[in-house]
Amino acid sequence: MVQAWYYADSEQDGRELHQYTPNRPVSLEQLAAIGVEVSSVDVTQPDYIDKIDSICKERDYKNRDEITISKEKLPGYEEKLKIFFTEHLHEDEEIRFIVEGTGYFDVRSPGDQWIRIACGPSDLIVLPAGIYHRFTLDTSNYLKAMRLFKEDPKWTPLNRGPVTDENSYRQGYLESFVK
Ligand code: KMT
Ligand code: NI
Repeated sequence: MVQAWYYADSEQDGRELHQYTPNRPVSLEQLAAIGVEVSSVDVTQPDYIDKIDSICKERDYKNRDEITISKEKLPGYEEKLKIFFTEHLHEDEEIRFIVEGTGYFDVRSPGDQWIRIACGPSDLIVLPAGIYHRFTLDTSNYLKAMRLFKEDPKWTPLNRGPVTDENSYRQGYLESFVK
């Protein structure tokens, strides 16, 4: 299961832990309260794909792809990592299932602090439409994930700025989760 904590800003590379001393953990309940759902599908079980299939069916997800994020396997590795680690939102929910390796999803708290979510094999994470987030590998520099999409892959990242602050999906997110 994932671990999460408030991200301590520093000059260090984003792949480092970025924990406060002492660490300031964030619970799964706190994540759920901001609309981030984390669950687990055991990737070591032969039927794990059936479980992913049924989640897709329940939530009406029609498409998926698989991405291996490593220097060797991902064309345009450095450039893509920069895009992933730029704060953005999507107008669709984002579901990611980690098959191999590890990495961090950072999501913005209601108070606009980063919360770092450390993911590894079997973790399934759902980010609601309109939440500001970013992704990075950790120092192991390897992650293989399944990306699930409702329709055609519509993963256009909308980078944070005055325009996204006014985006109707952003406004909808704030109305539903931030009291
Ligand atoms: C995103 O939206 O930043 C991503 O999908 C990151 C790559 S999937 C681990
Ligand atoms: Ni994203």
